Amino acid sequence: MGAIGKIFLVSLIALYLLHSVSAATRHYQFEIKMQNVTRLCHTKSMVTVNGQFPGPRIVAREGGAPNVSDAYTINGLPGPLYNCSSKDTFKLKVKPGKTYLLRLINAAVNDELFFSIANHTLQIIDADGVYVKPFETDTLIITPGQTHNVLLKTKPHFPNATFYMTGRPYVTGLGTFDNSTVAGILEYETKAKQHLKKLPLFKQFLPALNDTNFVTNFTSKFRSLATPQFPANVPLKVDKHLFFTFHFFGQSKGIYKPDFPYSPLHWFNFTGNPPNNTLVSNDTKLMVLPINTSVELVMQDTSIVGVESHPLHLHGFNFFVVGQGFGNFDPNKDPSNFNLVDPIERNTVGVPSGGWVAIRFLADNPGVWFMHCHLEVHISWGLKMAWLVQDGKLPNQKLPPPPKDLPKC
Ligand SMILES: *[C@@H]1O[C@H](CO)[C@@H](O)[C@H](O)[C@H]1NC(C)=O
Ligand SMILES: *[C@@H]1O[C@H](CO)[C@@H](O)[C@H](O)[C@H]1NC(C)=O
Ligand SMILES: *[C@@H]1O[C@H](CO)[C@@H](O)[C@H](O)[C@H]1NC(C)=O
Ligand SMILES: *[C@@H]1O[C@H](CO)[C@@H](O)[C@H](O)[C@H]1NC(C)=O
Ligand SMILES: *[C@@H]1O[C@H](CO)[C@@H](O)[C@H](O)[C@H]1NC(C)=O
Ligand SMILES: *[C@@H]1O[C@H](CO)[C@@H](O)[C@H](O)[C@H]1NC(C)=O
Ligand SMILES: *[C@@H]1O[C@H](CO)[C@@H](O)[C@H](O)[C@H]1NC(C)=O
Ligand SMILES: *[C@@H]1O[C@H](CO)[C@@H](O)[C@H](O)[C@H]1NC(C)=O
Ligand SMILES: *[C@@H]1O[C@H](CO)[C@@H](O)[C@H](O)[C@H]1NC(C)=O
Ligand SMILES: *[C@@H]1O[C@H](CO)[C@@H](O)[C@H](O)[C@H]1NC(C)=O
Ligand SMILES: *[C@@H]1O[C@H](CO)[C@@H](O)[C@H](O)[C@H]1NC(C)=O
Ligand SMILES: *[C@@H]1O[C@H](CO)[C@@H](O)[C@H](O)[C@H]1NC(C)=O
Ligand SMILES: [Cu+2]
Repeated sequence: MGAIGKIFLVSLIALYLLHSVSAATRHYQFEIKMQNVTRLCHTKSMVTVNGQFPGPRIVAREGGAPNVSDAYTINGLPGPLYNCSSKDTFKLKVKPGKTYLLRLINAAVNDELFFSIANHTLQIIDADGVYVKPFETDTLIITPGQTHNVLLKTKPHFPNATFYMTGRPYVTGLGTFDNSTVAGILEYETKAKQHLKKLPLFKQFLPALNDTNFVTNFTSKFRSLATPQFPANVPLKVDKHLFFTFHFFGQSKGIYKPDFPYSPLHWFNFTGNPPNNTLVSNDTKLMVLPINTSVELVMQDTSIVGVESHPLHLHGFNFFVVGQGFGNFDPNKDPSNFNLVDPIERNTVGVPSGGWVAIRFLADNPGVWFMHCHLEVHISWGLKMAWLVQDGKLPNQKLPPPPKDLPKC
């Protein structure tokens, strides 16, 4: 293994090079202050950590309603495809004949992103911190909240060229979005006195901004390792079958009630023409589960406000993605195709645009757990709910009591 790189893909995408990994406790001191930072031809006063933007391993972000971004960045740097930004280009310097581990994180809050390195294939070995059966790809897609560990094998000899690393969004919704491309540069180190700037720079064409076929093909390649050492403990018996549709509710206020609907109150052709009155309501219901309930949840995208891909994130648990498809989920036919042998285990999954995804998990972690779309703006539109997993009998199945001074609503 040559080295480990961390790539943060952020909207205004983010790579930190770590030269060693260890499990030791680390202590950091962060000095947070406003500082003038120049990006994309403008100087702005921004929150910096230890004088850096982005800071050392944490990203500070200010609140406010999201606008369409001006740029995507790789580790805070927009790169040469944006105005005034050539000097703000992330460069990954590598040696020939080595294998690098890149840790990719999509920290862009509102964009699923394609990413590739020209003339190089990436071997995907992990998703959301869980090993997968390794596979190779030229281009990957990563949704907000997902992480991928990938291996980059460099060319055996100095290639006498440099290579673009590029990222841009995958978009299925109807709204306006930032359709720009961020680029960094992969540079090979050489002893010869080369002028790297004069070398040819190769570029790879990323999939079309709406290339759902690519996304489907790519996501269908993920499989758990499912070995004795790294087993796929898919719940085989299901205690609760749930069916949620995905559309937007308003914001909720008030006290939670333990009666979140098991399935939609109003059925219609979810991916056909939406009804005139979609009968959505605001509510504060929780889905209550006794501890250790095994849950199968089918999430169905709907055509209300247009079909759209939603990266769904569950707190508190990993889940197995046992099936997915387009159109309406068919409870009679689709379950027979579920993969219960080596499905991918992760915590954020894209609900396909105009389709459905089926997950299974064992609710063995007591507490109240948030589940939401990882497109930040969709959270504010209501794509969120919570599970309440009850305490069990064993000591390690109980939550500690709340602190005495916890405010009550
Ligand atoms: C940032 O720039 C503004 C305008 O040029 C200036 O007034 C201010 O003092 C600068 N702030 C810092 C911390 O340098
Ligand atoms: C969003 O855009 C509007 C109009 O361009 C601007 O007035 C507002 O300040 C922007 N908000 C943020 C948080 O950048
Ligand atoms: C970039 O610069 C060009 C040429 O000056 C200008 O036409 C274009 O509007 C600029 N783009 C942005 C996003 O500022
Ligand atoms: C990069 O790929 C292009 C086309 O895919 C090819 O023409 C070119 O020779 C490659 N360059 C290097 C240095 O591998
Ligand atoms: C590398 O490429 C440069 C520019 O294309 C060329 O001038 C140089 O001779 C090449 N060097 C080798 C070793 O091929
Ligand atoms: C991005 O959007 C602009 C304005 O909507 C359009 O002119 C441009 O062609 C688009 N670029 C791409 C790569 O789709
Ligand atoms: C993708 O976008 C292109 C150009 O905007 C359009 O022609 C095409 O029909 C779209 N494809 C899908 C599957 O929506
Ligand atoms: C899926 O990807 C593989 C290579 O990664 C490619 O050979 C195949 O044509 C793709 N299939 C579709 C339907 O795009
Ligand atoms: C939900 O609540 C929001 C804010 O209170 C309100 O604007 C919206 O109209 C409500 N939606 C429905 C369907 O009741
Ligand atoms: C649902 O709508 C889709 C798209 O309009 C259509 O193809 C399909 O036949 C409809 N399904 C049913 C059961 O009506
Ligand atoms: C929905 O509204 C349209 C236009 O107002 C009307 O023509 C149609 O009959 C309505 N559909 C239903 C199911 O009410
Ligand atoms: C939880 O459920 C699993 C599978 O159904 C079972 O093997 C295990 O014994 C249960 N654990 C407890 C603490 O109930
Ligand atoms: Cu969403």
